[in-house]
Amino acid sequence: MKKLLIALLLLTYSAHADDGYRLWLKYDLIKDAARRDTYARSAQFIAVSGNNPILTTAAGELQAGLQGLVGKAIPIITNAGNRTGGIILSVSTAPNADGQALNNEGYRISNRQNNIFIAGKTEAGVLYGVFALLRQLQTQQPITSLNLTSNPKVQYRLLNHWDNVNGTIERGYAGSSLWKWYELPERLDPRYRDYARANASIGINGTVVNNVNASPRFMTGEYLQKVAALANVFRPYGIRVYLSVYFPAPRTVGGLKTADPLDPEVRAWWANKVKEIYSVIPDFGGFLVKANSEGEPGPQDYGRNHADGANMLAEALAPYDGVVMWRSFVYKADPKGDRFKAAYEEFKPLDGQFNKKVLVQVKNGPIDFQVREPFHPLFGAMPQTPLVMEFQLTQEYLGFATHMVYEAPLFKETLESDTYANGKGSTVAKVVDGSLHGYQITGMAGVANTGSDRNWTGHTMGQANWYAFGRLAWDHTLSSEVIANEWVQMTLTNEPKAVKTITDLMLRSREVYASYTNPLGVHHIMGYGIHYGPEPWLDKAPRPDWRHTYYHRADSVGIGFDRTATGSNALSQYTPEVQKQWSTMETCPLPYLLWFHHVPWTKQLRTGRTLWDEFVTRYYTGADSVRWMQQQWAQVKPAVDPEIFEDVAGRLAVQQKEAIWWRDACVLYFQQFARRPIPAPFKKPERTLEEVKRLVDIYQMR
Ligand code: BDP
Repeated sequence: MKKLLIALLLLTYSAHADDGYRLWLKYDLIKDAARRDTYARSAQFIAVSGNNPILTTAAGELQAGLQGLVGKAIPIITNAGNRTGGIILSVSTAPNADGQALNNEGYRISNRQNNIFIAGKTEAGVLYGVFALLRQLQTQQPITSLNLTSNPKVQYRLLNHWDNVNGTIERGYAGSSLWKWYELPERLDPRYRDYARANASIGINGTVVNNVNASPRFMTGEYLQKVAALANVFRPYGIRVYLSVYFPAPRTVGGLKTADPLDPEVRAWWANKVKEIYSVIPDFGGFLVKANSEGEPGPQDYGRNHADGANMLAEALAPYDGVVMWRSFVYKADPKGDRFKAAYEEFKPLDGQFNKKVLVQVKNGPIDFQVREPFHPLFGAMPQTPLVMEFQLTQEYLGFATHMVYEAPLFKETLESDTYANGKGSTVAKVVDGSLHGYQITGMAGVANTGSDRNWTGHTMGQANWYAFGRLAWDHTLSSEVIANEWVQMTLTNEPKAVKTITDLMLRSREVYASYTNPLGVHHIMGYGIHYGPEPWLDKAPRPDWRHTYYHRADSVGIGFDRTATGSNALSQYTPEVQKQWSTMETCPLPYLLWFHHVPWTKQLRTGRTLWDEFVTRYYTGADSVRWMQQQWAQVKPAVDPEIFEDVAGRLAVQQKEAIWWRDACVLYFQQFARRPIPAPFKKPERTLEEVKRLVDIYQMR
């Protein structure tokens, strides 16, 4: 009878189409009965004492997860007594048996006296431990000889939502905002809780709910009530809310004459506002600020600098446990300047002048989330200012929710770059986790790729980028492969061959995308405004640094932006060791070549081809590789849910078509400058440049 029931359950699960809503928290019944029984023997009860909301969440999550995975209802009890064969959750400050200390949110999972112990120094640590144990089961690892201690390497692990009051999302490609402001605070969409669960399961502990191009409304009492309602849902999952700030709010909301950060009335206004915020959100996390950037107002409008603005907010937060994350993404419209250099020039002189509650949030690269960027020169250059790493999960420059790009390799490439700030081994990761300069506070932020689409991220594979960000913010030493492997097993399939095929596909996807869009470090040549598809020919825009010819600088001699001493000398913002790697065409790694050099079309590269031939070869092989991706995906059909399989296959087909669009556009456009043939064995595009150009207009509905 029991067997029949299980078989029925299995059938229901496998026949049920998967819409992707459950993300990596699927908890479907483990198919192998023997494995299921082994797990069940170690999980006969869950013991937890007290009624702390986070511990209650932890126990509930564990119970629900186990119920799905092993198909049994597991009781939650308050005291294990002498019982064995269960899982005991506890907050404990005792050091680990192997001497490894836990930090505030760390956890330890161990087996003792036939029980599994999940301990954390705080309740949140226990919750993270619970998700780690569930991950063991989901990825079919043994759980009888566990000795796992894990501490997050970074303290503030945040998603940044670029969500607007009207429900749109800036650069969002998965539907509209998750937050239904018009229903809040009265109605709480059940999805808010599911959002919190997903984040907690990967260690994310904070969320900035509104766009950095912030609406002043978020500083009104009405909106604070709405935000407070969200905070109440997130709190039991260890997640704090943060708000993006509209800098002149004291004027627009407060009715003051100025928003000058040194004005006493303005300072008093902020102090009161912060007090009001904490009265409704007692664990409010703090502020994120985009100021004097892309038209957003800021302290410079009053003759003050970024530190003046940030410090004012930090002082308002002084009585509370909140911080300021002040963004370094600033650049002025200077036709003679190099946008690359702007943030460093603005912020480097301010090192040491920020209040201790301020973190400066820096994008991974100096321009703007391009397919590939050298690491931002501020990393390593601000020893007295904690720097938050800002990655972009939403695929603004990576093909929206249509192209498959697994971003962990991109994140890792930046994190593992060596700044040489304190000699060899001074990686960006060590800057960010505070170990290099001894930062007291540390953070990592990911611009969210979530939206109201049923599967959260539009492209199912985009879920992996959310997942990878959380895992890396927790532990940047994890490899892209390990993370992909986990995600595939938890989300798509446990069938070993399929796991391997999909993992390989993911690991190669970013290089493939780079090849057919931005090979050899050419950058910022995408569709104007929308940032989709190719538009390298764009030479008219309100600002010089919004024109694409500004970035690629193609002419009859060559292509690329000379940022060495003979050009803009942006390279001088890096340490001498880094400069040395990148300063000559001979030593510069090919993926960064056109970031730093204007290279002659005829230049012989170490691949044995001329620059032109190499450039074209990459476009062609990149586009061909999308066919390979399609073939790989086709192979996993039997192992993946049919609905998800079809969805991804469909998106790959679009990607394939668009890879050829990118290839044809770029090859034909740059050929006008290079005046060289398409090298064999590649065939020249079937359409003309004029024909390809028209596609962008159609796409953008111009
Ligand atoms: C750019 C986006 C723009 C954002 C800006 C930012 O195109 O929509 O507002 O970054 O990060 O990538 O502030």
